[in-house]
Amino acid sequence: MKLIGLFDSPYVRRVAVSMRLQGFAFEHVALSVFRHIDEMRKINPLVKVPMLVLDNGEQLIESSFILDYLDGEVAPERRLIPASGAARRRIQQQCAIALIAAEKAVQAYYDTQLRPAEFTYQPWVERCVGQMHDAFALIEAQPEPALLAVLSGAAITQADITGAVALRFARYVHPAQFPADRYPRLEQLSSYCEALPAFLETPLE
Ligand SMILES: N[C@@H](CCC(=O)N[C@@H](CS)C(=O)NCC(=O)O)C(=O)O
Repeated sequence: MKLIGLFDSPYVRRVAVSMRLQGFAFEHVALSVFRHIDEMRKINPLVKVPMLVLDNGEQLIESSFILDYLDGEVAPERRLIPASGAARRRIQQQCAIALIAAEKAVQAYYDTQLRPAEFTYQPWVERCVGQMHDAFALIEAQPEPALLAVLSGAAITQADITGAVALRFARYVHPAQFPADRYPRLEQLSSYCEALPAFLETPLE
């Protein structure tokens, strides 16, 4: 399989980390949606990452659907989101919150770093930053069984991976927004996850 996109995308990174954790071998095609647009367009016409190209040539886009495909390929105990029931809904919703945090961090980044300064609309940027923090605060406020269970030996879930990846990315693009004491429980999750081989082998930078 080939995974297309850079690890500075939280969506690409969460797929790559998950693939490593689940033992999938893949070739990483390190193309940027900005710096390598012509090359990217040839293999990925929508120029959205991640894209996973299966060995039969099938092209999968949208990180949640890619991860769902991968979960369907492993033994039930190696799934990162349970196959059904309340546990599935709970992990999916935790992922959705972390994905909103990541999405809002991306939007604020695009608006402040990719546009010429005179085209930045500050109220929109502030709205995105506020929504990013609302999402991280919701994760931070989750009760113990939903957050940090992995630190006590529970199996890692997609909510852990996506939450940790989202925080790492958001801090990278908006460092001033993340003093160390802002989300102490998420920081604990992040430190734990970022020290795992699957994360270390998938560096953001
Ligand atoms: N919902 C998508 C989001 C993917 C996404 O927006 N990726 C960004 C990189 S972080 C991208 O492709 N940006 C280029 C663009 O939007 O044109 C997913 O989860 O895969």
